[in-house]
Amino acid sequence: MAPLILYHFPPSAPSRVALLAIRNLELDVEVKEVNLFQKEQLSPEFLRINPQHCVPTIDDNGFHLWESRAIAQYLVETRAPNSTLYPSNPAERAVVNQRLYFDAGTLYPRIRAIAYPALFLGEKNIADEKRNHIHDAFLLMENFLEGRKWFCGDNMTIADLSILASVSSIIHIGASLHNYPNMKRWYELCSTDVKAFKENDEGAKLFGERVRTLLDDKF
Ligand SMILES: N[C@@H](CCC(=O)N[C@@H](CS)C(=O)NCC(=O)O)C(=O)O
Repeated sequence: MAPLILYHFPPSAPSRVALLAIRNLELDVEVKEVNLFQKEQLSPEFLRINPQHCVPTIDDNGFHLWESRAIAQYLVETRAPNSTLYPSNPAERAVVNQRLYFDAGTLYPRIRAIAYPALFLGEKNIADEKRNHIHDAFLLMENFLEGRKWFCGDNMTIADLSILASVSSIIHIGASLHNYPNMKRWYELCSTDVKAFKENDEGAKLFGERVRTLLDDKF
């Protein structure tokens, strides 16, 4: 059987969600870099695989899938259906899904609202409102983590991996967890317990540094 292929760009937070899922499931993978800064996602070969031209995308023996969190869910379901990374109990799984949707629909778009205009539209400043939106999300996350080791309880799940990819990105833009003790504790736990924490961090650093050099403002 052909090996799993991940089309990946390290600075991209969604792409790192898929990478973290692969690494924490300890799967064999061939990583093919798609350099978004060089617009490689628009090549005819990649468009044939993913007409939405985004990373991450996987090729699982001819089956093509994109959307980072859908990829993480699919990989657990196909490779390790009993893994606590995505519990099968409906209520427990629903909480993981809630956190995944929180990341997809609230946290990550607020990071993108800062990064995209800097990277692609020549924006030099961060509006206070955008900074406040990040802090509002952090406050919600403090609450999610209250009395919990990980975002969904005692076990690391794909929700932690998804949120880690986002949080590391905004940290490298300049946000601090200083006023968020639960998140600070969780991030330290990730640094010891999440496989490929460093690999994710290196990508987040590339992303954050690029955004920071384009901004006159500090976070
Ligand atoms: N919701 C998607 C977002 C994917 C996405 O927007 N990827 C960006 C990089 S962060 C991309 O590939 N952009 C290139 C393009 O759309 O042409 C996911 O979670 O996978």
